[in-house]
Amino acid sequence: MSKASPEHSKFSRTLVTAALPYANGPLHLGHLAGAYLPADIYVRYLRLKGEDVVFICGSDEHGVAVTISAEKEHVSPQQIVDRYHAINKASFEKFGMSFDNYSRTTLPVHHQTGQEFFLELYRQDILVEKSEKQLYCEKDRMFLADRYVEGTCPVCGNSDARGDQCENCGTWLEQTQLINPKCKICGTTPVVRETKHWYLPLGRFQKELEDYVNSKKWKENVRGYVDSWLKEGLDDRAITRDLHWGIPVPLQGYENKVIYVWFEAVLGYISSTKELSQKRGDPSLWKKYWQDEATRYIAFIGKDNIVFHTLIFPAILMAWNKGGKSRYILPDAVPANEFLNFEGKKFSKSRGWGIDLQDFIDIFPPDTLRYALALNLPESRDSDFYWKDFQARVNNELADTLGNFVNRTLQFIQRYYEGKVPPRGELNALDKWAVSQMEETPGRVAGQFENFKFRDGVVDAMSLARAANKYFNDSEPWKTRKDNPEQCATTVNICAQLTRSLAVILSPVIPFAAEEIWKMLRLEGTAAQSGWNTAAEMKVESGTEIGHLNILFTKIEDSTIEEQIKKTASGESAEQPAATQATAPIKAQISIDDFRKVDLRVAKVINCEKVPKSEKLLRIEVQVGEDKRQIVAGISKHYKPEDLIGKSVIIVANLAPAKLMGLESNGMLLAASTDDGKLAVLTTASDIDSGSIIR
Ligand code: B3M
Ligand code: ZN
Repeated sequence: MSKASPEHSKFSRTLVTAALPYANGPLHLGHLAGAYLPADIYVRYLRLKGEDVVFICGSDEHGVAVTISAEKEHVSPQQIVDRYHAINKASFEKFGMSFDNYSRTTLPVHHQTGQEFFLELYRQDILVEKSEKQLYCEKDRMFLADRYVEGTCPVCGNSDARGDQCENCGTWLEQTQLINPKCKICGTTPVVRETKHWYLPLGRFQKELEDYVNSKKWKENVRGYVDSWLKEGLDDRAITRDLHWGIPVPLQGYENKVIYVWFEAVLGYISSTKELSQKRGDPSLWKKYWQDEATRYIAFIGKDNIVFHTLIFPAILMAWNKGGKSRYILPDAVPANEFLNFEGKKFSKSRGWGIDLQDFIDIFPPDTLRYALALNLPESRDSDFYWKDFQARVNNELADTLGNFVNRTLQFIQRYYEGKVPPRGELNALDKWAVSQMEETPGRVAGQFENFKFRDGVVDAMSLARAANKYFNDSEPWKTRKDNPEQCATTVNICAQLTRSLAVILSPVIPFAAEEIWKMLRLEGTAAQSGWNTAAEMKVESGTEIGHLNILFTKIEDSTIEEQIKKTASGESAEQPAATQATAPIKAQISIDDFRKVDLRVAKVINCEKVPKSEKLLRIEVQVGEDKRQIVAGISKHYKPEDLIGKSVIIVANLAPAKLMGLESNGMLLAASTDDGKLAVLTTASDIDSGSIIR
């Protein structure tokens, strides 16, 4: 039915990966439209075709994206990634992402894989050690790796370019190329200092990469970026960093450095597949997907990740393959999407522009979002999410077209045929037309999906629902029921066939509704297991007794959408009400004795001042019963010294002393904080003596 392309037929299985999102914040709609939804539609489609496919993803938990979030919140990077790994994994599940495995790059299996690749390239003498100039902040006393420095992109002029990449034009930068660089932590201009690093000499792979890229038929937008980078010529790139968070560089003299996050994150796909193999009790399963030429590898990503997946990752794999130990396959396609904007502007976490996935699916069913996004994927150029457009898609297409057809068909069966699908008689011209639509649509949709044209595929699939409604209307079963019962039964039977067929071909896009239809039709198994090709066949047997009827899609009221538009305009979607804020996972249980180890006391703030030259720190003098002590706390963004003086706060009195900017801190002030950076210091509800014990 669908014409499998010749390249396609030489493969016997498919490996699909979706970019590993940084576990430093919640996912938003832009992420979904860029990579995740198309990947999921594709995988669900392949599974329906009965193909051997594995779908791999996980959290990218290293890199400066994470350490910066941790510093902002005064928590450890581990706490940040634990929280957002849990949040993102859960919202992906609710959204219907059907990953076979969702891993984490902080797992031992990944650290081993990262180090193994690094050492293999080192052993082969591919890596080059160099001492080069890097930006160093004298105030924060550190090298400004990656996102720790921002400046103007020398290529496109974007003023928010980061030290390793300009997200606007996708250019992979060396930090010293940035115009007017600034330290992200303190805002000052960094100086240039020498430091030693290991480099990946990409120039050595230029020819091989060109041959590789030329052998593929990639999407035009992807090819455009790749060609321009290749034309410019590839340089050596540092693959180690002066950081503490990440995979340690497994070489002497590099104890304080880690492997560059992008060098190892792409290898996270391999580690995640290894983890899946372990879970499935077949430890070498991953090799079948990564080291067998009969596997086709498709890497779904957003446009800012193109260089890493089309050049860097292939170069790393090519380098490994030279060692003769084993051979990895390279991506066959990298169907990267452009950006999705939100109501005409770029999504921005810091400016509160956009809506997070977790908030969205708290309000609207996941299928509504999947459907609206699918029709609006930025497949060849940037696209926009508009609330009004979302509402129109849900109301006019999901509710009025698909939902209405399914509902009127099933109601008719319930009302006039005692809930049993009536038998077909001879087909008239109109019946034959409807059946031909059913026979032809799945093949057309398949062709679109296989060419990564998900928008067109979904439009085609939905056109079957339109045809079905037209067929119902033109056949007028409410009339033929009285004057031509045999014809009426035929119409209704064909409508039941169309209903099933719609459930199959739409199930990659709206999987929850598809299963709902399946249940209402009381069909065996699930829509997901039905088999793509069966969508073209009349599989519903007459006499099938249908189940309880539910409304598939409810319309979205104007007032509901107006509320969202208002929230968007006021940037409120960033400041979620407490009730909808995802709760960080609760830590492992402790005993009462564990708790009693912590000596919590009431302390009265008797003096407080800003620590000079620090953006965050306050020096606080407190009275604890007879004692006076000094505590240094990173809360000056939230409180002025005079706000705290005189307050009764809660401190951990038996915490080992620590030094912060040269000042001794004896104890810790308790404060509550939220993911979006709010903070409140704990105080007592009524006056009580300082030194009182909290128990
Ligand atoms: N974490 C960047 C991003 O979330 C990065 C992708 C890694 S894919 C190996 O856009
Ligand atoms: Zn740029």
